[in-house]
Amino acid sequence: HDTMRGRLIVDEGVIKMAGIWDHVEKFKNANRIIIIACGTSWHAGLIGEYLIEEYARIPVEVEYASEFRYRNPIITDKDVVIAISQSGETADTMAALKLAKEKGAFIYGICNVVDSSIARITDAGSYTHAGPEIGVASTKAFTAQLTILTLIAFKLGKHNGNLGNAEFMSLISELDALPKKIEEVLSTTHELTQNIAKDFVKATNFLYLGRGYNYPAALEGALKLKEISYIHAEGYPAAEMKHGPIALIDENMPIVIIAPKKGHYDKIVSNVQEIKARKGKIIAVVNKGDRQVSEMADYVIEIPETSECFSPIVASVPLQLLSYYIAVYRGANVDQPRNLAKSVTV
Ligand code: F1P
Repeated sequence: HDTMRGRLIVDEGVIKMAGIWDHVEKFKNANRIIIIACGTSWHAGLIGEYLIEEYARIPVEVEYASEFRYRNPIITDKDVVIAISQSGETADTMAALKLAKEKGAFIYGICNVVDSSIARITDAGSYTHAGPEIGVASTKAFTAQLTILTLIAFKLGKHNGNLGNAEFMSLISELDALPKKIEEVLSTTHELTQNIAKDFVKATNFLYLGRGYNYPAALEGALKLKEISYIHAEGYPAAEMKHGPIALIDENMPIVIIAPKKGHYDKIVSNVQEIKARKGKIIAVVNKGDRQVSEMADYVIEIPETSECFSPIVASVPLQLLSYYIAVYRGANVDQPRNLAKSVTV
């Protein structure tokens, strides 16, 4: 029953993937790619849009499956649909896919669970093989989904000539170096996030801000906190701050700002200045050796430098840890958050 053929394999630190290779023409000739998902997987999809549009120049739309299935979307046999799901059983995603399939779209799946319902309805796809997600909240599946979307974007870009061979090779070798960087982040930010968490056990609100690729990473940071600690949190593009959320900032508002060097850094510096002027509590995720943002921040979390497109993969790790420790200190059950199910099957 299992129609997905590809898999993400990390073999001695080197990332390999099959799956997209056999269907590259389908993607190349597509009118557009529609990414369908829910929750964390939807955030991965948003980063997928940034990646595919930047590196392959193919138009992408990202839709919540829970909306797509109930509206009357335009979808044809010239569209390629990428469905992302950790569990492979999410009812909304499944219903949206059935709709797309009826209209003749080609369905590519990115799933963690082998032979799941979503895997079976796909025409092709890649398994994330991120291991069992024991907790309800998706964590390692998210970074694995991002890795597959990155590979898809690079492969399509190389194939349709938007990404030259030299740049492709250099990006792939940087991708291969990511597992080591993740290990480094895990070991250097554990204690730090634990200490930061202690100061925010009683927080009632959090804002997460990022630009470019790190805007969806900010959304995901906020969702993780909501899901497991029950603190109200909102993610926003940092550039949107002045259009509303800035009104919320005072000395009681913790703001997590993702500010790597290669992601619109100067603009982020001015966002941080605006937050500082309003006395917001700044938790900054920056690259090692950062000065400008770090000097203004109340808490600094350092991550290794990467090309901008890889930064959400690395930045997500300390954000997940921060949510985890805040939830633990609040006495919440991080594996079984109230009201949430591992697979939302209704
Ligand atoms: C989607 C999702 C998860 C979330 C929770 C509820 O699941 O929204 O992102 O953490 O588990 O379901 P999936 O389709 O990726 O399995």
